[in-house]
Amino acid sequence: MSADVLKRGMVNWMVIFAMAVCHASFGYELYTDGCKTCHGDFDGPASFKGTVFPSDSKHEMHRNKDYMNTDCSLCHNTPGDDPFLSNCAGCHVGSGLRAHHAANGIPTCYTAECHDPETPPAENVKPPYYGTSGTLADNPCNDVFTANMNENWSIGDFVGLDNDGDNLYDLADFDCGPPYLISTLALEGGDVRIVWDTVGGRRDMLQSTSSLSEPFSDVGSAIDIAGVGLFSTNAVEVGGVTASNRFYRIRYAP
Ligand code: HEC
Ligand code: HEC
Ligand code: HEC
Ligand SMILES: [Ca+2]
Ligand SMILES: [Ca+2]
Ligand SMILES: [Ca+2]
Ligand SMILES: [Ca+2]
Repeated sequence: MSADVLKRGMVNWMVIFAMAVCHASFGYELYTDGCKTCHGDFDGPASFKGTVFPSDSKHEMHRNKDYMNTDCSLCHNTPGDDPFLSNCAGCHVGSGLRAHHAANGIPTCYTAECHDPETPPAENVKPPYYGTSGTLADNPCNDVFTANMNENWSIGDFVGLDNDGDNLYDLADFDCGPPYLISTLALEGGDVRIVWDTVGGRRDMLQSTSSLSEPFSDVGSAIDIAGVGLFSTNAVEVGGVTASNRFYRIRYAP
């Protein structure tokens, strides 16, 4: 082996080593560092959530003046470069985005060398770029069901971002929307029908007990609340009337 080949071998090895260290300390630094492997071209239509983007392009949804109208410079340090994720974090708060990935089966960011599980800012906390002159993105609670405002920039849905990564979006998140409220209890023969106020996107479970000193137990199976916004739903406890006292509550059942 000539000295030259050996030297080149060492140089290559050093480059690989440097990259490994860099990866461990910075994780995903650029969109092309790994995000693109899963999410595809930023100019393209790919979405794990099934989101439909204007012009089938994530890029156009973010930057076009008919949509989010975000200044080029909020993402690019120089026009057309591969953006630093620290810029994306002006809207996609890092801790919340990592938690959202972990909650959906992608725990990649929570390794010993990278991030420990964190407590992200709540859904109702405005990310730094929201509501600034550089973008039309605003209001992480996204509680108005109108296209092209707040977090509604995709086509045919009023679902924005799960900003804090607990898999509850916008008004469905208890940081933004109302808590459960039981509105009616009705006797139907020996059964009891419970009606309560809830929000689309939640998964609700009726619970009951005969005594507040006893634990509550689940009644029937959890109900997925479809759609977005405020709804009323109900469930029946068969044979609920037989007890002399009966207490009901609703829990969120993820
Ligand atoms: C291993 C594949 C994978 C990688 C790598 C990955 N993602 Fe994701 N991403 C997903 C999946 C799966 C979802 C969740 C889909 C869902 O919510 O149903 C998701 C969701 C998202 C969302 C939507 C969040 C929300 O609130 O709904 C954004 C934004 C996102 N990813 C950006 C990124 C960025 C930026 C990176 C690079 C730092 C990245 N992703 C890396 C697979 C990946
Ligand atoms: C939300 C963040 C964001 C905004 C805002 C944004 N870009 Fe981009 N842009 C990206 C990403 C991500 C890529 C893909 C980088 C890659 O894959 O290498 C990209 C790629 C590009 C490219 C190269 C690929 C192509 O599509 O031709 C150009 C040029 C570009 N952007 C110009 C602009 C201009 C001009 C603006 C403002 C009008 C703008 N961008 C606004 C994130 C953004
Ligand atoms: C100015 C705020 C803002 C910036 C900056 C921003 N985003 Fe977004 N992004 C959003 C909002 C709001 C949505 C949700 C739009 C909707 O669902 O209607 C979104 C959606 C997305 C989605 C689509 C998720 C899905 O499948 O539905 C991806 C991927 C994404 N952003 C990646 C990025 C990347 C990568 C960067 C940086 C290069 C970036 N974003 C910068 C506000 C921003
Ligand atoms: Ca929350
Ligand atoms: Ca949407
Ligand atoms: Ca949330
Ligand atoms: Ca939101």
